[in-house]
Amino acid sequence: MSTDMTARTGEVRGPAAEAAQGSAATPRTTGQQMDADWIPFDPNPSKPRFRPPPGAVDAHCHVFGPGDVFPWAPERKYTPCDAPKEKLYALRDFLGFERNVVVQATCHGNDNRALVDALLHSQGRARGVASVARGVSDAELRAMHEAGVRGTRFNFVRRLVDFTPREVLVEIAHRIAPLGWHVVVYFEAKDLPELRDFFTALPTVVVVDHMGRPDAGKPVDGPEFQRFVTLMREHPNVWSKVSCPERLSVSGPPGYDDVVPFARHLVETFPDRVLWGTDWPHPNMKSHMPDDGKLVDYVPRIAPTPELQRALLVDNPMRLYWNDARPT
Ligand code: 0GY
Repeated sequence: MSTDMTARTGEVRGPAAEAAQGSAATPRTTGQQMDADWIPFDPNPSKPRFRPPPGAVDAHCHVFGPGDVFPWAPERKYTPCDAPKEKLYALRDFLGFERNVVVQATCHGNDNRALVDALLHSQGRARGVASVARGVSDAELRAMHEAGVRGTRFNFVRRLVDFTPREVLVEIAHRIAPLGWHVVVYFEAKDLPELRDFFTALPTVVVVDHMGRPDAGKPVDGPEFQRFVTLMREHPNVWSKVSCPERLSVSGPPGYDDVVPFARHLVETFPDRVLWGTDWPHPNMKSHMPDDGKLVDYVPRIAPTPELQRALLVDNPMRLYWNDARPT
């Protein structure tokens, strides 16, 4: 295996690639041993052909640990490899992005220390989405806001989290709304009918992860995906991440062709309410580990014009996550 992030394209190895690799090419875990079937992120992604526009934001990615510094949550459903901030920020540079939105991963539960540490070491180039518990204090919320947190995530995917009563989530939503934060929701498409009323009653912007996880084997104009499109059409506070073709695709890599029409439909229908992210380090991928460079090359297929690309990668995430930032 190559030890160089740029080796596939034969380019000169740069400082970012070295930082990304550290001293070991293969991702490892320093806390409790990662799950036996865990597939680590690709340490050697290809250089994308597509160049993101200046100021592009990777608006969905995570940090894991390192586990011996930021321990995994006891209630977690998986134990990953370490995926620390240094590797994330080196990947950002390598792929041609300027900023990240780091989303709290369920393996850290409501302990947001790894996330906050990543934000504090980003020179203002990362903002975050935390996971907060009912007992969170105003001081803790303010400290997270200072660090760059701008949202909280409610997860309804049963393989990832235990059930949290709706009234607890509503209470949390009303605590974070005055800070100008939004709610990120993650759920499976089949659960939308049951969750819809809860989502539409939330007092904030609601960002849906991965297009509400449509079944890519079903048609874009079929009832299941159109239910999600209708939700967005009827509720201008609902946004969608058009990310994670690698999770949704039945046809598979490298093109994830079957997911393209779903994402492109949302990008073209709601150009000012879509976000995109790599989902690095790609937790719980069982079929394969995506090449992050190829994922970036997917962007112009779902956002075919420079205007759509700029909205998706720059204007929308800047409006949602850096709306307090002064122009540079
Ligand atoms: C994702 C998807 C997954 C995991 C998590 O927080 C998480 O553990 O989000 C998944 O397993 O589908 O967005 O990273």
